[in-house]
Amino acid sequence: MTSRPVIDDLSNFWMPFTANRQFKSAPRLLESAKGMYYRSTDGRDVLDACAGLWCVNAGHGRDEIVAAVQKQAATLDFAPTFQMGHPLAFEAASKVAELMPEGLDRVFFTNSGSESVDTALKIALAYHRARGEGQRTRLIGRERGYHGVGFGGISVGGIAPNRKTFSGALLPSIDHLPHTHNLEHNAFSKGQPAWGAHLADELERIVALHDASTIAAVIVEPVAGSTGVLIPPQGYLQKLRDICTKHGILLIFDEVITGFGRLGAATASEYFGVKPDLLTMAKAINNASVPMGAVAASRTVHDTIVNAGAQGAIELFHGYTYSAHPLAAAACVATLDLYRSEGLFERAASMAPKFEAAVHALRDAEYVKDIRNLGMVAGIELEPRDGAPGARAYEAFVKCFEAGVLIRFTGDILAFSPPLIIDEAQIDQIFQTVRNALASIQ
Ligand code: PXG
Ligand code: PLP
Repeated sequence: MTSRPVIDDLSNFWMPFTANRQFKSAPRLLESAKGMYYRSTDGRDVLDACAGLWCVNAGHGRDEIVAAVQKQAATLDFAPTFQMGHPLAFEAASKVAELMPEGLDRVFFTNSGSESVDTALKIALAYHRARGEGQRTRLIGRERGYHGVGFGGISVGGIAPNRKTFSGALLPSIDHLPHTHNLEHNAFSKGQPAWGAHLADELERIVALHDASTIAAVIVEPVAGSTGVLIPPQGYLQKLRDICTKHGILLIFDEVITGFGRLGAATASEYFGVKPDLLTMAKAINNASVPMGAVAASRTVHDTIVNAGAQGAIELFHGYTYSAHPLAAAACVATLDLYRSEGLFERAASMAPKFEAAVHALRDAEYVKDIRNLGMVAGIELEPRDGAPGARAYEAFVKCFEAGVLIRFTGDILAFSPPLIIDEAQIDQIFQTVRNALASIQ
């Protein structure tokens, strides 16, 4: 007897960010997961080199989280958080706040990174309006930035294909910083590249063009993940912080990937020693076990908005039916306890040098054009095949999956962000598999 469902029709599920026709002609299906491994429907163990989608930081199927979600489902399945509350929502917010940079301890819950981004952008506008500077509506993103798929997120985002189809309907009053990727200067950097801090000065040019009085916020990923792992040059983020402070512009760090241990600290903000005014998160906030995201706001931002409202009036007209959903909140509390009890952020920090050495050992592998890394995240950029950009990375990804390792790819870049419970032998297995895959494709 098999527990496997028979799937004879793949046509109804319109898959996200997927080449649907290609996938459905040769599907790859996962049916269960435990620890570092998925199990595929054809009965193979597949080592997870990307924590699902950069989100399962404690590894799969963790008993403590499963138990918390099961118990919560049987106790309080849903409770509204509009003019009502439930204790776990407040407990989850307190636990998240404990991990945030000092002073960023007011937590607004969402259900995804995309919602967190749109929430943070709206909070930025509300903050300036509450201070009597409602003309500050311009939002500054960065080329190659990924901030999810809401209209706000794709407007400040800088991934061309994500914007093109919708270009006539993006938010007005947006500008973009240049990205920091430059192989002439930074190829094969280990950790933060030395070159490129001056690119933050482009913000001064943008401020001069539009005038600071029109600009609400700057949003960047401290480490750009989705676009193919771009590590910030040394000093770059501090410069952005200083320029924002000088001009009264809010700085938003989008930590949907970097939050909760990916760099070996609770946040990238803590890792880099640079504090934003708003910090977006999702994914590993509850080990991706139930959809959840959040925005941490500084007390200044929060108090300015909340104290501007009349007593008895709603201060911020924003929220989701599922903000602080009981199951997500229960998973969040259990996950953050687990990160602490297992010291997983410290484990990530101590494993990072091994991970760095293992990925950079692929420097001489076939087609490798660049390797970059920080904490427990790494990217390998390949030479694109002539006339077929992306094909090489896709084929490497398929080969790796067939050989029992799940990686991510974007364009011709391979991305790695394993669960933080990974051991040294599993790190070696990942990169040996990638080496073999690259040797077996054209
Ligand atoms: N901001 C950042 C920085 C992200 O990385 C989002 C916002 C949106 O989150 P949601 O939960 O709405 O997807 C993300 C998500 C990949 C990949 O492998 C990256 C993400 C999502 C799916 C795939 O490139 N990042
Ligand atoms: N659309 C309709 C018709 C709704 O009634 C609601 C919420 O009540 C929404 C969208 C928003 O849904 P959510 O709060 O889950 O984001």
